Amino acid sequence: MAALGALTLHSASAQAVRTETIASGLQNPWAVAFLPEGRFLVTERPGRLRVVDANGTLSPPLQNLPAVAAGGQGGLLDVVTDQDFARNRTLYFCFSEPAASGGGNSTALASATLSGDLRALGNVRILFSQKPKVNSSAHFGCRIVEGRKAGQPDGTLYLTLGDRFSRKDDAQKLDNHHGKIIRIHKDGSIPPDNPFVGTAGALPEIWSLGHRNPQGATLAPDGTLWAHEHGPQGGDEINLPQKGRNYGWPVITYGENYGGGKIGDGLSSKSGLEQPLHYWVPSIAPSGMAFVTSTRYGKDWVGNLMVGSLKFGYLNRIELAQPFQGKVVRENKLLDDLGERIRDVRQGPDGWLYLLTDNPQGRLLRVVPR
Ligand SMILES: [Ca+2]
Repeated sequence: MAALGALTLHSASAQAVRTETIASGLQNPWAVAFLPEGRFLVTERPGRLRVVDANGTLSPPLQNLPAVAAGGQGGLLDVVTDQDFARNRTLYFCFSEPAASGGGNSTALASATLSGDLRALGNVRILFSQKPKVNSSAHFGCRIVEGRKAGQPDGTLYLTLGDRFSRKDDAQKLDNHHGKIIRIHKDGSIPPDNPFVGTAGALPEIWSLGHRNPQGATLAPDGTLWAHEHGPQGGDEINLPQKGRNYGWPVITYGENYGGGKIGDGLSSKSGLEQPLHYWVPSIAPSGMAFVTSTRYGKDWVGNLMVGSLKFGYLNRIELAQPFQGKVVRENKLLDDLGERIRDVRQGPDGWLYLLTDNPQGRLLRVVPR
C-alpha cells in the first residue's frame, strides 16, 4: 500500500500542470521544431510546413516542399532543425514519398535551408528513400534524431522506419528498409562504422532492425538513442536501439493480432533478440518523445522521459531509475482531461515542453505549471 500511496501522491502533484494554446487550426500537425526568436516550425500531415510566430500566428505554407503521398498515416511528418541552425539555417524533414512511377510510396528524409524571410525552403535535397516502395498508407515510422558523440553533434542522422503494416516479415531481413532504424551522414552518405556496411546483401544504412512502427525517438542526455514503437494489439515498446541489434518484431512481441490471436509462434522472448526496456499492454499508441532536462517543472522532473499517447490522449511522464539502470520506476498520466490525441512532445530551447494534438483542428500547446 505504501507504493500505491506514493503513486497517488505523485499523480496528484503531476496534475499541477496545464496547457496554454499557442496556435490552433493546424491540420493534423505531426512535428514541431524550434526557430530563433520564439518561433516554431510545424508540419501538417497533408503536406504543409508553416512557421508559427511567438504569438501563435500561422504563416502561409512554405514554398518548395516536395510532393508527399498524403493519405492514411502518410504525408509530411517529422521536422527538426540542425543544431547549428543559427549559422547554417538547415533543417531536416521526412515524409511519405510517392514513387516516381508505378504507384507505391515509402518514407524519405530530406534536408533544406530556410529562407531569411521564412517563406520558402531552398537547397531541398533527398538524403534517403526507404526501399522498396509499396502500396500502403500505414506504418511510416518517421522520426529524425541528430546523433551526438561526447556531447557534440557527430554529423549523423537517425531515421525510424515502419514495417508498412503489410510487410512485417521484412523487419527481420537486411535487404530492405522496412522496420528499421537507419543512420546516415547529413549529406546522405553512409557512415563507415554502420554495423552492416561489410555484410553482403545488407543495406548499409541500417542501424537496428526488428521494429514495427516507431513514431517517437530522441537522445537521452547522455547521448544514447531511445525510441518507442507501436505494437500490434498490445505490446507498444520503449527500446534503446543499439548498433546492429535486432528488436524482435514480428518474431517476438508482447502484443497479439487485432481482434485477438497470436502473432507467429506467440513468443515474447527468444535468444538473440533484444527485450524492450518497457512495454505497454494495452497499447497507449505512443507518439513523440522527449527527455526533460530543464528545471522548469522542478527538480523531480529532470531526467524524466515524456511520451504522448494518441489512443488515450494523455502525456506520460515516465520516471527512470537514477542513476539509470535500465528500469522504468513509475508512470504518471498528465493532462488526461485534454480529450485530444497527442502526436508530438518536445522540450523547447526555453525549457518548456511543447505538444501537438492530432486532429483536423490540431493545436500547438505549451505545458506550464498550474
Ligand atoms: Ca521488440
